Amino acid sequence: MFDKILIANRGEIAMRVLRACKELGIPTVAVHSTADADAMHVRFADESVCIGPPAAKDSYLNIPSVLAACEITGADAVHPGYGFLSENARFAEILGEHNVHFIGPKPEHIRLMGDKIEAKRTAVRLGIPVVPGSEGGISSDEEAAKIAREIGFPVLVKAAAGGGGRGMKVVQTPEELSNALSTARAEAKAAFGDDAVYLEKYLQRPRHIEIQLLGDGKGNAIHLGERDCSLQRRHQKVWEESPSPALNTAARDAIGETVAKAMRELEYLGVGTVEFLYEDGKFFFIEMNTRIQVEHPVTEMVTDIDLIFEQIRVAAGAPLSLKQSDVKFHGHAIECRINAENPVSFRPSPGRIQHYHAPGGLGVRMDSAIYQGYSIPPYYDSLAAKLIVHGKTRTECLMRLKRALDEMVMDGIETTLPLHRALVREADIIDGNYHIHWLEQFLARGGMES
Ligand code: MV4
Repeated sequence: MFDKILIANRGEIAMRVLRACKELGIPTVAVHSTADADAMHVRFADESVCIGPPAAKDSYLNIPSVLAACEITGADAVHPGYGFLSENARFAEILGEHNVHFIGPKPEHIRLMGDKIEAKRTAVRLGIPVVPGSEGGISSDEEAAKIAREIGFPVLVKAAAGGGGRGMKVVQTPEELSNALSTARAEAKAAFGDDAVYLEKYLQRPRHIEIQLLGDGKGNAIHLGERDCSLQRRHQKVWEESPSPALNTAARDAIGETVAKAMRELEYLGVGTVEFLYEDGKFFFIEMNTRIQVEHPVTEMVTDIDLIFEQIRVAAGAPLSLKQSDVKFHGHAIECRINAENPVSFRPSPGRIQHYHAPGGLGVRMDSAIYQGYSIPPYYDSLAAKLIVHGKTRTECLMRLKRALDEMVMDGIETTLPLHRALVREADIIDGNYHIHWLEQFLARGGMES
């Protein structure tokens, strides 16, 4: 096992990793920017190192600074959390070159999945169902027109270096195609320095369902079921749940086994998530994330598996401690992301939390790094807390969620709490009857004002 783990992150995920390390008896190092000197993760770690000024590019994204912090403290492993350096293949390699373990996948797999064209090609090779579209990148307008004719309009132009919704263009008619391609290429070149694009059939009203995976890098891999993350606004997830209200056991087992088998073949190491669009009873691969995700607690609550603990174990070279048949799903879990944002405009609302009361009781979990009197800095994402609620059934989970949301107090800043209190009372949400555009449509029809 590792002697000392450096956590190259901040906020609730830094706290989540710190807690796992404490339970494992592994000493911890926090790194922080000057804006985070008072942050909870700094107080809870055994040691801390200031790695730079507030801007993330000068601190949490600064590889030489993080590496220097490892050297100074003698940390022999780095947990990157999510965001920041978590999917930077070069960072993982550099750590390796300095005999520091990266708690995450092999660099080659991070790189492979970072290129969305290569990721999709790999999915096809491994027998994972993908969205119909171009086999690789698009090299001419003629080629694009031919493929679009075959799959039918509307189509979607996506950037190879994109992902998470960046660099996409919906094309409704053949006439718009050529323009969409050149715009998408120019935008991709400017944003990512790579103008490769590919084409897919545009699915109109799918759900976003993702499968959680865990592999030991030696050919053992299991799936931990799905999360339904369809409730999003501008590609920011708002509410995630497991199991998906849209799936039954047979469908879950089938897609789960398909992706687990693919990960065995890849000899995938660590946790990963394969994202699908799900429409008319069929799954279509879109992307794979090679990091722990914000919404991982939803899976932890329904499987009783500590994903951070498992990440650390396999990164240290241990074989998987679980077989697929050891994974049992029980009950239902929902996560609400409480952001420091106006609940209607979603404008960030950093500032001091004057009054704070965290909800409690049976089945209620709060993952956060805030406290009364804490000032949420303006430099990073606006996630203030994750409320995760578990129940034996979805109905019980919703009852507890409504109660927990009503108990929570977070005053002094604007938060998305009012949005969640409204969602938990909406008939479509109660019925599990929603898709990837539901939330934007709800907001557009004034769901929050009425
Ligand atoms: C799509 C799609 C429809 N058809 N691909 C957006 C984020 C990126 N991960 C993939 N995305 C989409 N890809 C095809 N072929 C619609 C979306 C999409 C979306 C996906 C998941 C959750 C919310 C979304 C909101 C808008 C568009």
